[in-house]
Amino acid sequence: PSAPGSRPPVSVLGLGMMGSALAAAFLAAGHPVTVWNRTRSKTGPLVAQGAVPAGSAAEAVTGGGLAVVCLMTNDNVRELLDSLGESPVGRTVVNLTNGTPAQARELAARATELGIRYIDGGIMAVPQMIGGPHAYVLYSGDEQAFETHRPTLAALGGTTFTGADPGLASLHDLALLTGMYGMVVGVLQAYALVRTEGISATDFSELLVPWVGAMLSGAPQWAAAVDSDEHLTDVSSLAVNQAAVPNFLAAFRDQGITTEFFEPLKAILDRAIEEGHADDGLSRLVDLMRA
Ligand code: FVH
Repeated sequence: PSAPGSRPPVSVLGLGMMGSALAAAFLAAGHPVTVWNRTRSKTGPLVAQGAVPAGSAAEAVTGGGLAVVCLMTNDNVRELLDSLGESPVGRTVVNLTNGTPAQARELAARATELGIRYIDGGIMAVPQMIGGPHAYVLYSGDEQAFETHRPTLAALGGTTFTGADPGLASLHDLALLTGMYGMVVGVLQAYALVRTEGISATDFSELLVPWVGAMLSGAPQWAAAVDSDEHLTDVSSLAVNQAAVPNFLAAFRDQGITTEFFEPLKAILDRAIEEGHADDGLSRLVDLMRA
């Protein structure tokens, strides 16, 4: 860490689990840190580490250099921006609250009305990872402001700029988390299934982890099929998958576990076959996912 005062000041607004980790990482990197939280008592541990509490959100945004916001929802962020009054003109706000691309674009437009330079972000880490080697944050929006503050933001982890459109960080964030949730649901369903016969999830994970890893290594080939719109396969056709998936549903019912995560897989396979894609591989399903 650098000596306090040698790094640019940062304000952190929102001291939940994530915001507290962000503020602690800025402090550890030697930045003077101002903190604000709706429930003021949560500033205590950070003040004990050297942060300065702001009297209001407006004071935090105007007084502490770069302002990093991490609240529960973007509705909360909108309320916060609307509460700032005239004071924030010329400040830069980095919003790391989880949200949608449309919300990020609306917040960017509102920030511009207020004279604020707006950067949206998506945190690819849990609080315990912030500032560590595996954490990174996706950013989009005002590129000039991002480049100015990039060295400061590096205290949190890697800095990946996804484009000047403020919605792009959120789009990438949600897409990455979509892949994660799909994997988590499959893994948990597998554990639920083996446990119906008294097999421990821990033992089964020794088989599951290399299997899922080997399957995931095919993702670049699926991507090439999606991008080229060439889905014919000599690996595993949709017809083969359509025939197999009812076995999963039947086994889940027989073993007394839920079918609710896999019913939609059967439905989309049935639709793909009805629409004439029996010989294509699973990559074809991307077409059918468009609303
Ligand atoms: N925790 C995680 O692992 C994930 C990792 C990826 C990014 N997410 C997103 O980060 C946002 C904050 O999540 P969090 O884990 O810090 O959440 P909490 O610990 O519950 O803290 C919530 C903070 O939001 C403040 N807040 C809530 N409502 C309002 C409001 N109306 N006005 C102002 N602030 C509000 C809350 O304040 P308080 O309840 O202490 O007064 C906390 O500071 C979130 O988008 C995740 O999806 C985290």
